[in-house]
Amino acid sequence: MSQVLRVETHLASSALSNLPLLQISGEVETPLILDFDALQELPHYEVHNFPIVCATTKTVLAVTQHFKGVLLRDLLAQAVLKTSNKPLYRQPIYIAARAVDGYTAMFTWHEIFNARGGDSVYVIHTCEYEPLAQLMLLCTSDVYSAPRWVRNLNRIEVKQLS
Ligand SMILES: Nc1nc2c(c(=O)[nH]1)N[C@H]1C(S)=C(S)[C@@H](COP(=O)(O)O)O[C@H]1N2
Ligand SMILES: [Mo]
Repeated sequence: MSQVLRVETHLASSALSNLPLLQISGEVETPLILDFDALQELPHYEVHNFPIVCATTKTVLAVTQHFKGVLLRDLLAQAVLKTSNKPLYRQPIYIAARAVDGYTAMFTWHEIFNARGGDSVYVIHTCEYEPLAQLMLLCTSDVYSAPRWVRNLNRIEVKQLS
């Protein structure tokens, strides 16, 4: 990449490390409130040199040189999605990843649990080798990665169409 910008990061001091960072709510058996330390307990993944590409201008806005995070799929598995009389794959379930400013990225159950894309939706807690005070969500298989790059992620809501 010719254009390499440092993505803004916010250092988490040790005092911040057990503040609640992420709430998982909605159609789940076990609503969760996770802090930085709780996220560390899940399997983690690292990605290098990932470009944030704008869907409007189709240009690279920034390149994250390194990030580390957990899979959204693993977080949802920990919260346990509610089932009814129908299997999950027959239910119109969607997952909203939301930021403190209300910005929202949408995923479907099938995208996360029944498609390759589920291997590439990350909740990122460490960026450029520094812990983040505010989480980010990123789907690295998106062609235009900026729209579903949710900065200051604080809630995952599981919902179902009626
Ligand atoms: N929380 C939050 N994250 C967001 C957005 C936003 O408005 N709020 N906009 C998205 C979009 S569409 C783009 S192009 C980039 C914009 O990043 P920038 O504001 O640093 O240019 O952030 C993405 N992530
Ligand atoms: Mo955008």
